[in-house]
This record gives sequence, C-alpha cells and structure tokens, in this order.
Amino acid sequence: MSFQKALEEVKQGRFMEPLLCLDLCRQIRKQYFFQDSNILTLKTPITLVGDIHGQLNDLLELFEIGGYPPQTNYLFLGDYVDRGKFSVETIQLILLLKILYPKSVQMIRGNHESETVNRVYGFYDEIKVKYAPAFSTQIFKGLFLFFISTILLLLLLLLLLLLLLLLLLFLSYSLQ
Ligand SMILES: [Mn+2]
Repeated sequence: MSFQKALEEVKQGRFMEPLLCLDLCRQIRKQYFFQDSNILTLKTPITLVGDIHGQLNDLLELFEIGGYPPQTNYLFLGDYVDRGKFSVETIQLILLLKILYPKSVQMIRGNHESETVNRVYGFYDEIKVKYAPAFSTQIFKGLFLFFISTILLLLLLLLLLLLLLLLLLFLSYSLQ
C-alpha cells in the first residue's frame, strides 16, 4: 500500500499496517529528522497547531476548516500523543502528511514525545492494544526515534563544551 492510500485509511480512523508504519518511521527518520536543522526557517502564512494529544477527530476538523497540506502550511508544536484515545492514528496522520508534503508540514517535539511520559499517559498502552506484541515495541520506538537526533546533538554539544572547559583549565594551569 502506498502512503497516499494509507493517508486515506488513517483519515477514516483506521491505523496503519505494522510493516508500512515501520517503513514510514524509517523514511521519516532518514529523510528529515537527521538532516533538518535544529532551527527552522519558515515562511508565513503558516498555521500553528499544538497539543493534539490523540484527538484525531479534532485534528481532522482542524484540517477541514484550515485546509489540508499542501494547500495550507502547518507547524506542529508537539504533544501529538497521550491522553486522547487515538494517539496512534494522530501521529500516523501527521507523519504521512509530512512524508507526502514535506515543505508544508513542520514538526517540533513536545514534552509528550518521550518514552517515560508515554508509559504513564496512554500512548504506550494504546500501541500495545492496537499492535501485536511482535510489533508494538518496534512501532513505539519507531514513532519517536526520529526526535532523538535533537537529544543526541544536545549531548554532543554538552560534551564539546566540557572538553573546551577542560582544555581551558589545563591551559590556565600550565601557564602559571
Ligand atoms: Mn500538552
């Protein structure tokens, strides 16, 4: 099944087949999240959307009113999942739109795009209900691994700062 067809399915409230979902995660990760800059330069007009929290019907209504990408450009501010009952469909819908219309869909990470938070607020349990055990962990990790590049970059930056600090300390000692 193509991503275009999957988009129509998810719009009807049917979550993606596991293998197609994993493929989507892989492609998103490869094409965007490891290459996108940490600072996004965006053009107006752009519609900002925050805190969908698994409310698929609200997201669909929002697109009905505001127009689907690529007709309208969107910046999603994170917190796609948890609390609502359709977190899986919500994140899949947004990721499908991202892969199909990359220039019209930008995403940043909210505090609910995190494994520990998801284990408490519903996303983790929702995936376990919707996908067989053989897939659930992979899908859970897949749907969020793309956000990890930001964390890795931050860690790398911290490490560099630490090294610089050590170097300065070393220099100041050796100059005395
Ligand atoms: Mn929130």
